[in-house]
Amino acid sequence: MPLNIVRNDITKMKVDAIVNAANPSLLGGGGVDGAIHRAAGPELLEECRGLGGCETGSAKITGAYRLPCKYVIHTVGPVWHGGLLGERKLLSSCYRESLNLARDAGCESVAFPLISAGAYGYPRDRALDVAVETIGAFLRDHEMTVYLVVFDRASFRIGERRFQAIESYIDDHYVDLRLDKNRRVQSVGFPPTPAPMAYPQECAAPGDLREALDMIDESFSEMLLRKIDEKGMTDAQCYKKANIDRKLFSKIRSDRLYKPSKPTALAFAIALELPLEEARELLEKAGFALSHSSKFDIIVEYFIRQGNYNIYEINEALFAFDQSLLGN
Ligand code: AR6
Repeated sequence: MPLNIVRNDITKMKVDAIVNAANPSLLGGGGVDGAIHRAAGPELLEECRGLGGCETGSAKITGAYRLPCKYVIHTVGPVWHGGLLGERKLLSSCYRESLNLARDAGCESVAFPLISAGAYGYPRDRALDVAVETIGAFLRDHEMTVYLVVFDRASFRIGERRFQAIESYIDDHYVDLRLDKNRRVQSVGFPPTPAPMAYPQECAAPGDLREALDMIDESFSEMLLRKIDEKGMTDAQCYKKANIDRKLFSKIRSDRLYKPSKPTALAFAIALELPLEEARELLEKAGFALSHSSKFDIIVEYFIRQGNYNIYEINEALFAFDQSLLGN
């Protein structure tokens, strides 16, 4: 998945580069900085001494020593002063500069902590927004796998107003499910309604029938490629918007009978901005349905109904509610 939010200790990430939320001296500190230096060993500090510090919003790269990655990219986030001192721009620059260094070093995978969201006091949800937006913009032009490593999922959701609407949507739909069950129970005892007969005059003409049968035979991959064309998108526009990497897309493209996972199939429905019914059709082709007994499904349905097809925002919400993310 090009952008993935995970819960982990960043020093354990097996990626090409991890990013350190450092201070301008680059000589170590607490938080993630302390953890990275401890895990890398004293050679990291030795190398950092020769770098001459780093300005806020910039980044520098070093070796990784005893860490399971190849490089450490040190960046200095802004201290939060209320948001009126250009903090957002500086924070965004941290992500961009780090990604540029990673690209120049030939990295294919990079893991970031939530820069500035600890000792530097940047509000967590806003820090996450800046991270997701800046990394998302970078990934539109580059092939890379980026992990946002969040240490503590529980505190992630609490107090975040934007997730409250989703919370009540989930509640409402669980309620609906119970009501539906009741309705079914109440209808027992009524004579069953006979199924409508298919009269010959209602049958499709042979030409239409062939077309209809062709549609039934259409595989997931064929439907996807057809819809990409109908939307006037390029393949790359579509898989990037779906948070899917090029390799997986090529597999789907070349294998007519490819069976994607549900998060992959839904990611394409989001990238294509399909309304709910069409999203269901695409899912069906992969053998799945949207169900009201799954939080994952209800959250995705919520965003589709809102007309919000921003996959990164959807993934932030899925992460907050402990669900799988969309993409591969
Ligand atoms: N893995 C992933 N995330 C972590 C880890 C870890 N091992 N440890 C902490 N975090 P902070 P800042 C999260 O304070 O706000 C240092 O002293 C943490 O929960 O490390 O940019 C530097 O030397 C938080 O969400 O960095 C600077 O002086 C995020 O990492 C100053 O702190 C960043 O928290 C920089 O402050």
